[in-house]
Amino acid sequence: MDKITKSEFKENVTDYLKVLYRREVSEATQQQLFQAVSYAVKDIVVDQWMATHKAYEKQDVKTVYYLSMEFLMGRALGNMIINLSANKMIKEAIAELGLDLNSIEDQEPDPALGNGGLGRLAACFLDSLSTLGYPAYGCGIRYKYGMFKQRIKDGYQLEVPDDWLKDGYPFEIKRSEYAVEVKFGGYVAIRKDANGKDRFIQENYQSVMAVPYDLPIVGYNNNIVNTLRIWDAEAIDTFNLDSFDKGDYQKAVEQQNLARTICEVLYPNDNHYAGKELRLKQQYFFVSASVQRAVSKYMEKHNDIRKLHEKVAFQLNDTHPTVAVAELMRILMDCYDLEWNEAWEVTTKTCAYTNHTIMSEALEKWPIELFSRLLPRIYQIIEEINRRFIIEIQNTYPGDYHKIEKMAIIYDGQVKMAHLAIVGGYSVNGVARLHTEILKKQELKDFYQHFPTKFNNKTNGITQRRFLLHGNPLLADWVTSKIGNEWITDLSHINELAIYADDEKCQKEFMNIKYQNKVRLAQYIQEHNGVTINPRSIFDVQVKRLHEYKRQLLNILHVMHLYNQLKRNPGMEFYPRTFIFGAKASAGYRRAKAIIKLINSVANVINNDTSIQNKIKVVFIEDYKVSNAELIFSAADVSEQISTASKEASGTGNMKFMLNGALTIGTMDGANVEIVEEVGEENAFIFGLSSDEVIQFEQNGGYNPKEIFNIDQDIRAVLTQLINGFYSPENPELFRELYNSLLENNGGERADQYFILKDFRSYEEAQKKVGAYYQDEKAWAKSAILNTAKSGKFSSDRTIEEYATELWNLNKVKVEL
Ligand code: 26W
Repeated sequence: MDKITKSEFKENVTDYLKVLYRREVSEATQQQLFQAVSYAVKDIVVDQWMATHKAYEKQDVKTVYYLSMEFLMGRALGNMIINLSANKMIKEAIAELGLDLNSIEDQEPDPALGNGGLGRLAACFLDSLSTLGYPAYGCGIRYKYGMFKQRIKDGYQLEVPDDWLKDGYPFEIKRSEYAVEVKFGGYVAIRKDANGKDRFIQENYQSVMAVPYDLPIVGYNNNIVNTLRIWDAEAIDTFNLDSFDKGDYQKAVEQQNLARTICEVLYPNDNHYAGKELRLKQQYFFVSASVQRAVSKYMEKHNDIRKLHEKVAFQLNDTHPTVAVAELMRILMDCYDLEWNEAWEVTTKTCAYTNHTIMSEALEKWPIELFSRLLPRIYQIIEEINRRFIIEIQNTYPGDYHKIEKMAIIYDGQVKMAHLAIVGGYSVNGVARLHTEILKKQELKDFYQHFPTKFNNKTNGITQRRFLLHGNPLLADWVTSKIGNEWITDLSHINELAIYADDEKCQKEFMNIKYQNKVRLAQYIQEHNGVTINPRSIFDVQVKRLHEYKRQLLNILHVMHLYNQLKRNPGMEFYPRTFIFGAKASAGYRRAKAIIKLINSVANVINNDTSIQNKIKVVFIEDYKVSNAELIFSAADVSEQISTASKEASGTGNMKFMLNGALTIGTMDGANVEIVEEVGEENAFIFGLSSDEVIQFEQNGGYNPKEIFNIDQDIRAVLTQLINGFYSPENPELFRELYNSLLENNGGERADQYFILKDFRSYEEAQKKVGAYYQDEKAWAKSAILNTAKSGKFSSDRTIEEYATELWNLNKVKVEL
């Protein structure tokens, strides 16, 4: 294949403008330019995409199917360009056309088909799979509306629909030829076939066509392009007269409605299970389509379905796609005639499960009534899996009925998806060392005892290509100038920076880059928030989903305390600080929304109080998302990772900050433990209860926050400001609920269940150390450089290498053009 030249590329851009919009470059809108440039880039990508798939076919490779309800991809154009080997040529061509790449990139909608950590992890994994050359499909849902856009009005969050497809998405390709039918409802009839064998047939069902759209996932400089396949639903029967004739009018309309609703919107819940029927439909819809297609593709080249696991692995991203276990059983038995035991053998060698949370309110448990009505055949199969598993438990632990209560897949009127995922797969992994240990010792103890060899850890990672190379070009260039560019595809090399940590010239260069990134973020904040911030102040940042366990409330209560101190003692030694927040709250999560309002109310008072001479500023960045995240991480001095110990499975934002040279203030939770292990405790600020201590308290019914409230007058002063109208004169009761959550038991919920008051003083101590340390410029610069230098472990390339070799058994592929 001939490589495309610069002048051909330029011609392609102008041709696309003409064909799509009848415009010349000089007349085109920014959106039209984005589309035309994207199509021209896609031209290059598609050649590699086809070559990759030819190579996969020829080598008959094993493929992983990463099944996930969420893929938080972020913008593709800029990322694709830096990954392509034609990168330099494309950038020159765009400049020669007189265009500005940044403003073209800004035209792309930020595809937000995910909520937070779990969805972004899936996106980083796809980037790593392509870059390492492992055959993979991401399989998900083509939501018409992704994560909502957040608007802040009068300090409150408003949710605005994210119509990301409205101008058309240039990188997707509709693959109607791979459409498959997915059936819901009806009943299962048992009929004998010609050989006298029982056949299970779903009758009187409703169905939809699942139609895949493929998005290219471009590897770094290696000609490999994997596929993110997202499924859309279309009605099976176009509304035809036939239906009227047969009296099926009602059914035809219902089927149309089903198709319309399934892919309409992403559930904006993070770590909270709501038991919505439509969500179960979404799950079965994309899982059934993906598994059906994977099996058909396998059978196109192979004749023995019993060896499926030699060529296919299904990785279940949390319990959301766990119906895959039963769906695969169904296909193997009902479509390929395997006996139960044969089908079970194949299934349990093909499926593997990743757990992403120990928050009990996130556990997916479906009522039997709903499940069996919606998926009658699948329910039958799960009943049989459960029946056999219970016998196994009874035989292993005779007389111990508690085991059944704790471990059964169906119990107490509910189908427990985590139990199905554990029983039906060959692997159960947590996402950071501490998290996996907690799973083994606490949450999944009985399962660990029963299946010890299934359990393993895969500490999360992030892609340095998006979060350093693309997001922080100044630092990326500096790193390359010091140690060469191998870090781009092997982040372990970044450790070579450590020798520069003590070098004063390097320290100045490093901090100057940080300063320029802070100016860039300050401009963004000025434009988007109308708040002026001082780029010389410490940028102290907490960006992540809003959740009580992540303790944004601890952060803002501490800000309130600092403000009280400054007011009382204006001459107090204090280095200027900008507290930056960014977070979306799930639309129905009242307390989370109250915390957003509180942050904005505090910002409003403090930012307008001239008496403190701009020593503290508080900024809430509206609509935190992948595209502005890149600006935020690169500009941070301090990374807030302050979850209640034991609650954050891993965290991945913590890694993005570290890579960009921010120092962590955090608890010993999730991957923070491993971050501190790599960088050294002297280069981070650790505080708070340990996970063992938290678990101890929880097992003893919590602690009494009123004792702290009664003896600590600073804390009392801050809490009192929640209910005396200090930050909400228009409604002094506004923050009563937050106040109560810290001090009063509420039903089954303990007062201050996330140990905010308990950790407050230790957090304050750590924050004081931050302020003091920052003033020692050399010490800070050294620690900042060391954070970047010691981040090698946290590349998703390392994580994927572990999944690929230890769990999936994949081989790397090379593609020559
Ligand atoms: C059923 C509702 C629901 C929705 C999303 C339950 C659970 C989730 C996710 C598991 C929440 C999530 O994103 N978890 C995060 O996963 C990241 C990637 O492993 C981890 O780094 C975070 O610690 C974890 O909170």
